[in-house]
Amino acid sequence: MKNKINEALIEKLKSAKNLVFFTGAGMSAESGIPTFRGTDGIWNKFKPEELANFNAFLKNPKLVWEWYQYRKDIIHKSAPNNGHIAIKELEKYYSVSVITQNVDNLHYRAGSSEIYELHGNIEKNYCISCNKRYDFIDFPESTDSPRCECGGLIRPDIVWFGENLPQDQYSSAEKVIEEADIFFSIGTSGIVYPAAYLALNANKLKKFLVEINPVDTELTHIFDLTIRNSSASALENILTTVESFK
Ligand code: BJW
Ligand code: ZN
Repeated sequence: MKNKINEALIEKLKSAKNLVFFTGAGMSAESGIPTFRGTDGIWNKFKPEELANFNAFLKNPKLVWEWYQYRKDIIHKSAPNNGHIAIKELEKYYSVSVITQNVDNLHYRAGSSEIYELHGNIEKNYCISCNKRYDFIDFPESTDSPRCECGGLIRPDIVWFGENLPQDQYSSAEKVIEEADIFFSIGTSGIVYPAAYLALNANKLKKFLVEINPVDTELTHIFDLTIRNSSASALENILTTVESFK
């Protein structure tokens, strides 16, 4: 779908210096990574209460690990889409910050320089007993749940329900939003907190807010502009427009 981008957004892009992209699972949908909610969402097939909290992990670490290995296999076969690449390309013209709820590393693989990860990273792991890190290591599916050299269980460095977000990432995200000229919220349902507070904060700070999502979300009412398109198409259009006047 090729949509022309809105005049108000073009004017903002002409004067803007700092762009913030707040991204969710829909950002990676066109890379073949399923979203969480909605008709094709993974929570329709797998239960978050059995997989995405610490008690579930303690009860059945092997099941949780199998689920993450399944997710990693999909991610490893995927590649950044034109949306991730457009965000990276916009660094030629703006100071760009990416605040992502995604754990899939696709912004990093697209080459974005400044990324804040609110919900962790699927390639990172740590021991729940001694905190030793085991990053970018695959644990073969055939083994039982991986163990640290101290004997403790190793868990993925992903923020599960009821757990705090990494404070440094969240505070840095708040700071970059203070400096933002345009805040884009892309491919997120906006129902998970405290991440969604960042969009509400941007609104309180009277930033120019743009939502890119094929459908309405819980947060739609706060946006100055909504682009009802997929993230890859919408971001390609934005990049092409910027290239035409920069
Ligand atoms: C497209 C597209 C295309 C499709 N282009 N778009 C305040 C109020 C209410 C509740 C709470 C609150 N504060 C805390 C809570 C509880 C809870 C919470 O928010 N619950 C809600 C669900 C009600 N929050 C927490 O527990 C957080 N921790 C916390 O608050 O700690 C404090 C505390 C301590 C002790 C006790 C209690 C509290 C932690 C949240 C961690 C979230 N973790 C997850 C997954 C982890 C597991 C894993 O990855 O394996 O993170 S949940 C899941 O949701 C994942 C995502 O990052 C997150 C957000 O989802 P996202 O990205 O928005 O995806 P979807 O699927 O929801 O939406 C996709 C969108 O894309 C849709 O809109 C589509 O239309 C769109 N789309 N194709 C553009 N091509
Ligand atoms: Zn250990």
